[in-house]
Amino acid sequence: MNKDLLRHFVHDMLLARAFEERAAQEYTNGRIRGFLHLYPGEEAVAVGVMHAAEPSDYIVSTYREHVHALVRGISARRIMAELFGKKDGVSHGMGGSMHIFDSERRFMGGYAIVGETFPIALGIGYALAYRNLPEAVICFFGDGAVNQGTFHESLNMAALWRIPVLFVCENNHYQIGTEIHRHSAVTDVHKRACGYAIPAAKADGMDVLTVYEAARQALDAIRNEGGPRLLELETYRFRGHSMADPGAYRPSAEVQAYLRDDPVEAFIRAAKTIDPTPGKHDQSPPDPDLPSPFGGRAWDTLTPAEIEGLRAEVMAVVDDAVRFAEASPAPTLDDAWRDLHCNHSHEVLIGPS
Ligand SMILES: Cc1ncc(C[n+]2csc(CCOP(=O)(O)OP(=O)(O)O)c2C)c(N)n1
Ligand SMILES: [Mg+2]
Repeated sequence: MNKDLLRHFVHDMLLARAFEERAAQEYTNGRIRGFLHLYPGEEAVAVGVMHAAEPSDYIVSTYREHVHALVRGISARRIMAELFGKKDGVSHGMGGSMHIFDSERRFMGGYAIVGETFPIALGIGYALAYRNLPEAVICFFGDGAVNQGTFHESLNMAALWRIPVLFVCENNHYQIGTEIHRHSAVTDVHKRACGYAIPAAKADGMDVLTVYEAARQALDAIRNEGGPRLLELETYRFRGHSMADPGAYRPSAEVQAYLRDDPVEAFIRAAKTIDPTPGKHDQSPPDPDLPSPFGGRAWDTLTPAEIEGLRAEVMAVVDDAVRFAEASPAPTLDDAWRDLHCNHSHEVLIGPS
């Protein structure tokens, strides 16, 4: 892996974590209201998949989408302002945490309804297939969405009509407080795809390079052979389902075990490993404790000072985003009218009889 790409991955993993932890603080401070579903623990999924996507691909996400949006290149300022419900938010403060939308970056929204992403991704993919375009749609969903009718209807149509959608399951094993073996008869989500003859794979969603490679392979297959693919990424959320959920239903030993495998810190440890390629760096052996995809792989490295520099850089980005969000005005009633797609002149649609 070349150094620029490595730096980019580490930067995005760190930014994802810092942004979400700061959002939690701002929620506690009362500056973010409503629902707030955070992503710590799942960073490798968004960072790996987004880096595998082309800028021309379309993204459809869930209510746990801030990090998808950040890695897609939407500024931290505009996402934080949206969380604050402010006018300079990416959805002009009209959507909030669950409805980040940026058509310029082909980020076609976060959606609050479980299973809502499937038919939306299918519709965008249908338009691409109809026009014979090379782009794909990436459709994120949770393990808790696979028993919705929309999952089955959309997979069937995607396979039947050869629609270019990569369905990406963020399998964090929980649908709010219900563990997967209590909500699904088949707990290997990727196996569901065989009912619709969709090629599917499962990968370690705690390891950003594994995710990146699995997503690239799936997207290459979509572009070269056509039709949909499904990728199940096993991951874990470190926090409760939302800020309203203390997550007390999970055994603390389970949470602690996953915290020890923190995907951000594991990747940073790997990024600091001395490159084993002879002549490139000091000849220290690679860290034997590193997760398998990193161990022994020839790649460039970052120095501890470079990592610390990136940590400081993302903290500054997040501080700046909060200042920007605070300073942004609240949307007005006129703004609310302007964003409606009908009735721009405030006329009464159903008048008195
Ligand atoms: C159709 C529908 N039913 C119920 C809900 C309430 N709800 C919100 S999130 C959620 C759990 C979804 O879990 P999962 O798909 O695994 O995603 P995760 O939160 O784990 O990322 C539920 C049941 C909803 N938003 N939409
Ligand atoms: Mg889940």
